[in-house]
Amino acid sequence: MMFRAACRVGVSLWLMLAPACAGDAPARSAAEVMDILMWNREPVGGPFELTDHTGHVRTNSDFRGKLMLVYFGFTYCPDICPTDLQAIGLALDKLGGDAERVQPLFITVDPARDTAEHLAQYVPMFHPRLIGLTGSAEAIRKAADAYKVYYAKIPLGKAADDYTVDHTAFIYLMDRDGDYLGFFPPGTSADRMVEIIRPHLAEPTR
Ligand SMILES: [Cu+2]
Repeated sequence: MMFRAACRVGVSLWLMLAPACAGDAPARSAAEVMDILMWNREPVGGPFELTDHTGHVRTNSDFRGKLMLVYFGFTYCPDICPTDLQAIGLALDKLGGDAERVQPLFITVDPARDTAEHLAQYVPMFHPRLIGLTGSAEAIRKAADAYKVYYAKIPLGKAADDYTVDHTAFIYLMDRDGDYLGFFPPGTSADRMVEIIRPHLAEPTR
């Protein structure tokens, strides 16, 4: 009797947790992740294995030795993503030759629509060195959780592909070892990014 009751609890708990594991629902609210970032409560960043816009598998360790600018968003985003990606592109232009030592990454939070082919048409609009990354729903959820990114699908109409994605839009700056240095809030200007990035480029390599 006891055993059966425990089993039932176990099953319903599993059902409740299952959608999050499948990559459909965020584990934490937007307010929670903002709080973590603002007050540095948890480590930010970590390993990922995703597919770039040319179809190649890329991992975080491919970019060791370079600073990384990591941005999570989606190509159908009407304004915030394009504005921030434009600022990232402009910051790289302003860095001139030093931009070679900075790797900008755009990780989609809408892998269902943002295929590698789709990203290939999108990322070059902002900068030739911007790499677009996509993957399975699980791989994207894992990367987003590591970077403390909140995102959730918001249906707009009845059709399955008629939706937008609500997401936090911070630009993460990671050091040459892939460790977190800090974030730029949405709407940060290219000049401000350059101002913060330059001293890190001047640091001697360890
Ligand atoms: Cu966006």
